[in-house]
Amino acid sequence: MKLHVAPPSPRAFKVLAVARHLGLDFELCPVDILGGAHQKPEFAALNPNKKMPVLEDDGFVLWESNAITQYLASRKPESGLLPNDPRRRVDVTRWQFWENAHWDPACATLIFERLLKKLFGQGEPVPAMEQKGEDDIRRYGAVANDWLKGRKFLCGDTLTLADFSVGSWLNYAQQARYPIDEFRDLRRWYAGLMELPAWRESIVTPPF
Ligand SMILES: N[C@@H](CCC(=O)N[C@@H](CS)C(=O)NCC(=O)O)C(=O)O
Repeated sequence: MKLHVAPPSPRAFKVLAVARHLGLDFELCPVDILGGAHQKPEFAALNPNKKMPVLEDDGFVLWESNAITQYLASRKPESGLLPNDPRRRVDVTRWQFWENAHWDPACATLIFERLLKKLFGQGEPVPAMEQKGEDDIRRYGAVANDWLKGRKFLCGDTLTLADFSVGSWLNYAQQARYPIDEFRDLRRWYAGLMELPAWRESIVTPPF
């Protein structure tokens, strides 16, 4: 199994951390986004969106990070990362949809404005965009924070894919200056994720 990833990205992180947590064998194929590797025809043949991450497994090709995590989890159903019970399973799916629709764009806005623009030589942060990122992180962070009160993990007492998807973005909370100081339950939950060996192993020092 091959994982085409740019490891500093939270969307790559969740895939790598899940694969490592499950103890799956895989080949890490680095995608040099800065060098434009994702624009090349051979990469576009894997993902017409020209975006990473992409999984390749014995002729099967899959893109979209949350779908990839579900495929990985299906290899080890006993892990409980994607429960079989329909209601518990859709709870995980719900948080992965939430992450894709709300949390990813909110966090990605601040990561882009405050960290990536410099790296890509795209000028200074735009204050209105920083404000939008901060407002969205406050709005959606409050939802996750309130939800986590009295819960160990997003979907209850056990670790699931939801934690990997939502938590991956908090790896940049300090560097991108997310306004989350007041969100104690969110920070407590993330501190717990940081205890996972696969989590720590998958955090890379980004080039900024
Ligand atoms: N919804 C997709 C988003 C993938 C995505 O936006 N990947 C970014 C890197 S974090 C990318 O490859 N960007 C290159 C580009 O858009 O040109 C997922 O979760 O897999």
